[in-house]
Amino acid sequence: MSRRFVRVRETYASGRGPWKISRLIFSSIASSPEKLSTSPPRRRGRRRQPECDGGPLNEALVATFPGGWSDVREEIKKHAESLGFARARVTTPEPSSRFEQYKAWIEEGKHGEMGYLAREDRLARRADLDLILPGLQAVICTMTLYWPGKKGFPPASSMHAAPSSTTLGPSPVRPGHSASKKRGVISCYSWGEDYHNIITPRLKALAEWMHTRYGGRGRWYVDTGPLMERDLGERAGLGFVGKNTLLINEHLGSGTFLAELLTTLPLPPETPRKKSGGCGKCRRCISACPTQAIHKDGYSIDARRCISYLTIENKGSIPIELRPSMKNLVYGCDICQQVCPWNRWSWPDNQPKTLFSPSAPSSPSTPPFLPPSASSLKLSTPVLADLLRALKSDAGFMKWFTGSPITRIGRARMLRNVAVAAGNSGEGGGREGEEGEDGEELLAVLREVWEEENDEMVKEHLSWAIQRLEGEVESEEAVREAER
Ligand code: B12
Ligand code: SF4
Ligand code: SF4
Repeated sequence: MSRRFVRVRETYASGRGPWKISRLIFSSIASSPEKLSTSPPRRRGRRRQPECDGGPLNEALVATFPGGWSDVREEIKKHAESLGFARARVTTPEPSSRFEQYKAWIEEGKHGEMGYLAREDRLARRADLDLILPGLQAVICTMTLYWPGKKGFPPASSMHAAPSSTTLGPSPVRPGHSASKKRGVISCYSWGEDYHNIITPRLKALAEWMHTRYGGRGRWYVDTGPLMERDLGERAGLGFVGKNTLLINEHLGSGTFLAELLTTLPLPPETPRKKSGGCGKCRRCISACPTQAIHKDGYSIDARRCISYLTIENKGSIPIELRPSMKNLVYGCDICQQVCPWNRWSWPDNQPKTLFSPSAPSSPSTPPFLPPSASSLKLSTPVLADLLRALKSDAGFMKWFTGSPITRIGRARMLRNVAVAAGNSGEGGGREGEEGEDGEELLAVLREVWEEENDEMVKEHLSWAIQRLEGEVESEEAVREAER
């Protein structure tokens, strides 16, 4: 097998007219499918997506199947499931029919600081997937379930972020339950191991297996690619895009990660759903969103208002007017999924392919609803005072979150988020007998952390929290005083 770099010329049609670039790609020439090259070495300063090259198509093998490439597609889907994907379906390489909506969204600035979404070269790739993988014939869209199901959420007493009156789904807080002021809430997709570390090897294994067998080339993406993943998934028949903008599978709900394998194998596309309207008249996600990030008619998000953006993507200060609505959500947000009726039926009790349980993050066969342990609560509903103390140092941050996708945002952003939750902890009804104590303890820790913190942006959030709690503690003291 010989390997070489090849210079390719690409022409992009962008708003400013066509322009050309040339770049080096690593190409592997394999004399037989067995001699396969994958994942060429990364070049410094430039992130390359994995590529897999199995050489010429193995038409002789395909001819042995009565249904030809359709049978091959079914075999590939089965193999994908055996690797742990909950679903895999195939669509055409055409761009999303909603590309114009995407561009309008960018022009309105709704992507906030996520500049990569607006980059011209990435827009060009979104509009023409052939630029990502020349000769592309099909896209294999996969779904991996992470939703822990009703029994997978920590006890209601440890959470107070979810709305109660609108809750239908596997909400951690049900009407009538008290809630803790002491804890923060982390989105359930991050309770386990970083999903990139789990899904990427699976996609790579799928690509290697199928390109070794049938030849052709492949390239895969887990979240990071310039693809309109939900639209491709919808077209492949994985589900429908709901008003909360997420791709909802009729059996699995929306608590799934999407990931794609682009291939030059001529796999026939599957029949897409004829209509997307699975929401009917429901508007629960729109009403439940604490920051009104979802458009009043649904199907579009203003990322700048979304708590997921504010706590994860946003590198700077969190707008003061939005902080109180964030309650105790310290990383991501599940609310528009918790209230969705489609997630009510998506208990993964019979889904051995679920990956993400707080107690056993990466075992595909572990039931997802293990009783939460002390260590799992640290990753799902951490005690704010303990986390604040840990976040005084990078070492403390890494110790708490090693292996979790949360390490991607770094200590400062996480401390900023936890400060906001601490500032909000005076609200929302605490557990009986704990009023006042929580606030006083948190106040002391916040002051201690403020003293030692050097990052001005983080200090401002700590000050905000201190001021808010000072008011709260003072008013609680006044009430107690009045009662004496
Ligand atoms: C940027 C981004 C974000 C941003 C913006 C979210 C958004 N909705 O766009 C922020 C940071 C806020 C975010 C948050 C989350 N994200 Co995100 N995110 C992305 C990313 C990287 C790009 C999304 C994008 O292109 N947005 C562009 C704008 C234009 O999209 P939009 O406003 O939703 O509009 C689209 C649709 O609604 C549709 N549409 C428009 N009009 C109409 C009309 C009708 C009738 C219909 C049917 C559809 C429709 O077309 C538009 C263009 O696609 C994708 C991965 C990817 N490459 O696709 C993951 C992705 C969408 N995120 C994902 C997840 C899990 C989340 C969170 C749940 C994480 C969390 N728990 O905190 C939240 C959910 C928030 C929400 N309700 O969307 C998953 C969703 C999986 C799924 N089953 O759908 C994805 C696919 C990542 C992945 N690989 O798994 N995310
Ligand atoms: S993730 Fe939370 S903040 Fe974002 S749209 Fe959904 S409910 Fe609103
Ligand atoms: S909560 Fe209702 S409106 Fe929102 S996505 Fe689910 S079904 Fe659709």
